[in-house]
Amino acid sequence: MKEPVRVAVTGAAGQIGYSLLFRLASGEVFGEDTPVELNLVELPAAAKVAEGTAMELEDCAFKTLKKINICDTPEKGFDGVNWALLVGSKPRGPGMERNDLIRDNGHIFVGQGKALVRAASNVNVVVVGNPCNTNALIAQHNARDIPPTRFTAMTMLDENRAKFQLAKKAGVDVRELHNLAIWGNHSSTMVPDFENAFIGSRKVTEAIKDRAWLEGEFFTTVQKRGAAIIEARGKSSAASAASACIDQIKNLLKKTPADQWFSMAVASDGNAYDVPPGLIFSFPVRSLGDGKGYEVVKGVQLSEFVRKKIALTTKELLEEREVVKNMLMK
Ligand code: NAX
Repeated sequence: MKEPVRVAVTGAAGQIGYSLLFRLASGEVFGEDTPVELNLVELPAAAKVAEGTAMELEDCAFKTLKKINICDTPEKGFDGVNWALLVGSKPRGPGMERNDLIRDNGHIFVGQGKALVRAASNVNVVVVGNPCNTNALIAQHNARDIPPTRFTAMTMLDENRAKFQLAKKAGVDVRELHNLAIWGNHSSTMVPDFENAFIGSRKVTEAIKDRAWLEGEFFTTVQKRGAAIIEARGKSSAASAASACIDQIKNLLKKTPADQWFSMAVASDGNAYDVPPGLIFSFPVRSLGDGKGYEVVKGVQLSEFVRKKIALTTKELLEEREVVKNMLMK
């Protein structure tokens, strides 16, 4: 057996946590020969629910699950971890403005960013809790000793949603879809870039000639899918979000082929696509396959249509950054 991988999941007693933890423990992600230690990080009020989840994890008798710790502070939760999956955050309450939510959740990520000093030096941080791009920005600014490149926010769910819609329209298997980049914010301004995506060896725009559908219904379906799921289920996406998080971790653990990419929100270096430096922005990226290194794919050709959409999502992220500017350490 290899050295154990230590994984912290915040919001462990929540909906996403309930789907995510079992897959992390099962050997599916880190391999059948890698023991997994899980830190279930929760608010003290939800610790009992986390205990119930821990009991169920034990009852699965996963051969790879070595240890479960219930942690009621981020300091305990992040101690020595290799992966910190920041899922927990506060849902939007009735009558609450988006900016209030951003500020309220921001404080959580200030504290968690500081607590990440306790993590292993090679920690990878994946932020799922919304607004995930800006929460990742706050955590990254408050975690002084961790390289900014270790902070990512999840847009894999948006990529998966977009791929499935395109596959359905084209009448092909979803596995044929690749190079579907999500640009920008994980919000209703995100840009699902069908123009650079492929179905097998054909461009999506060659396989699907209905440009009005691509620019209209496809775009809005992907951008508003989260809201549609809340409307139908009465609860937000959970299993699909957990599955996307698993996909992102797997993507970081294996080398991406040179002609492919996947979507992940990472700190902009300011040198590509007119995205200001520092913003946590979803780009097409390639993993180097060592579990931590990746590169933003440069030189992707963007049409006027996509450029305009990217400008809108960039503007939104700049506005969010302005709302939380007091939480960002210089
Ligand atoms: P739930 O409300 O079911 O669970 C959230 C859990 O987080 C609760 O158990 C709560 O006690 C815990 N929590 C709150 N503050 C915490 C803190 N400071 N430390 C530790 N735990 C804390 O939400 P769930 O459905 O699991 O969603 C979690 C987050 O994911 C939400 O912010 C949601 O908006 C976001 N999502 C992000 C997605 C993405 O693609 N990036 C998609 C799905 C989801 O909407």
